[in-house]
Amino acid sequence: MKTIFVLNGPNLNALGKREPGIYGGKTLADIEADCQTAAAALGLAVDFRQTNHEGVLVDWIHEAGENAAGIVLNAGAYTHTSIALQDAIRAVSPLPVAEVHLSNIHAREAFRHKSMVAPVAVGMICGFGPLGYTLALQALAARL
Ligand code: CA2
Repeated sequence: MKTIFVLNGPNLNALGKREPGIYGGKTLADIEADCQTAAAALGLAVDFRQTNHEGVLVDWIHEAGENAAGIVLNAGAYTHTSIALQDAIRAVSPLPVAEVHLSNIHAREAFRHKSMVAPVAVGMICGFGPLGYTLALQALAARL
């Protein structure tokens, strides 16, 4: 069975506990459960992780290059700043990366409009809350 790494960046461990108006009321554990359900229906396995550290995300992307068929990536605020993440994704090319954001980053502050991940992702889903993770898994399954 093919495995998809679902990687989450900084502060996403606080989901469901703060700012429900922007990010909704689900916790990251709820989103993981959604991903496990969606992956099972698609015949995929999911390895779901969260870190607050940029270098750990880089390490996990490299690990995915060895052990995964694709990545669903919500890099949190590193999305907007991290050349290291863009380089890591290039380093595992052609491994497909589906970028996800809970919020519509283009409807928010200008500094969130730029994504360092988008140029090296196969696609991006934003603004649909936790459903975005399921949609990204479906998109990767269709591609695989
Ligand atoms: O919309 C998304 O999924 C984001 O990746 C979330 C990041 C934000 O920096 C990106 O611009 C868009 C922030 C995640 C922080 O999550 C929190 C959860 C609860 C309380 C505060 C922050």
